[in-house]
Amino acid sequence: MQDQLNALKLGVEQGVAQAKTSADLEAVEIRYLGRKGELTDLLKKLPTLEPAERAKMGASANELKRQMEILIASRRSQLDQESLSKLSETERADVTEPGNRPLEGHLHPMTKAINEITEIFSRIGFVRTRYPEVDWDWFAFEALNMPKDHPARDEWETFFMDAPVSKKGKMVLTPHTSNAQVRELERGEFPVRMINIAKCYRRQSDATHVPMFHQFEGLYVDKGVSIAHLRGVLDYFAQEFFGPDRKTRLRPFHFRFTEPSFEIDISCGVCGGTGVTADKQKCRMCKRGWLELGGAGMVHPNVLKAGGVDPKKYTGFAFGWGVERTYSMKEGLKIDDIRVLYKNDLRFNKQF
Ligand code: FA5
Repeated sequence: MQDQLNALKLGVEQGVAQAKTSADLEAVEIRYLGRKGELTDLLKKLPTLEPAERAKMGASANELKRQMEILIASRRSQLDQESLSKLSETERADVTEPGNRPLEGHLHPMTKAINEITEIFSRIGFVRTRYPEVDWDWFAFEALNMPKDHPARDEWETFFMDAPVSKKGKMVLTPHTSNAQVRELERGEFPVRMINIAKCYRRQSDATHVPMFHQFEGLYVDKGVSIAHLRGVLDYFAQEFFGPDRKTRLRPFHFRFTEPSFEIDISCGVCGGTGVTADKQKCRMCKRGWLELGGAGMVHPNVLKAGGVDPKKYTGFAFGWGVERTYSMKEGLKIDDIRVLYKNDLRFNKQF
């Protein structure tokens, strides 16, 4: 057996010396030390030897295995070094070559709009609040002076949750941000200067409606608040957000939760307030040059009462505008179908 071990030693030494690549070296390793390798085979025969011979041969076979491993490892690192130094001769890095720009993302235009709206109102002391976007019927309708089965509720085209009914009624996906009004009043801290920006849901989809959209709801309640304050705040916002050239108007309207109530319109940015586009088509975005952005009015005494506020002491105004529609009226933007905001089309989103 000693002769066989000597022959194996010679074979490995020659094989390692002749190996030119790491693949050659691996072949040598497998041939001698692999699971079915020649040394492994020899080791399997040890149990058949006499005990004294077995101990002697076992020791020299293990010693040979150790030497083979060292030999192969040192040749491997030598080959690795060689191939690395060859690489630096054949390949060069051109440090002047322009790099590949990593793909850069940015905030969605609606997130940017929400941040801008928050910032504009914060400058006049309105604090951004967050209230549930899945809320009780009580906060979404009933506390807002809209009793059950009132026809006005049909306009909100609400999604109802398949959830147990409580004392506060059914659960709904908030169809407007006005659910925040009574929740905010219940806090009992005056003056109330809230700007609530949240998602709203309605069964609607066309050029000016999406089933999931955002509204921003302003609420200002204190002693002696009047319509003059409401007008001042709305004009301030319109000028900050759209610029001094855009016009706003108040149109008498009816909401159950404000009295008097108005709709706020702004002159259309797509057709320049004319109702007709440059190619003499009827503007798809607006009605005769004006676009409705939202509603507003003086908070109804019943709403103040529902929030635990004495309407003889306090008065207030509220307004609720759609973020998508407000944003699509920005100077220079000609978005004639707001559904494009939620198509996840990068060709559109990248422009912002
Ligand atoms: C309301 O939702 C009232 N809560 C607003 C209000 C608040 C009035 C406080 C008085 C006091 P209205 O249903 O008109 O009102 O919706 C307000 C605005 O939300 C609309 O003018 C529009 O800008 C936006 N909006 C409504 N539905 C959609 C929709 N499906 N997609 C996109 N924007 C919408």
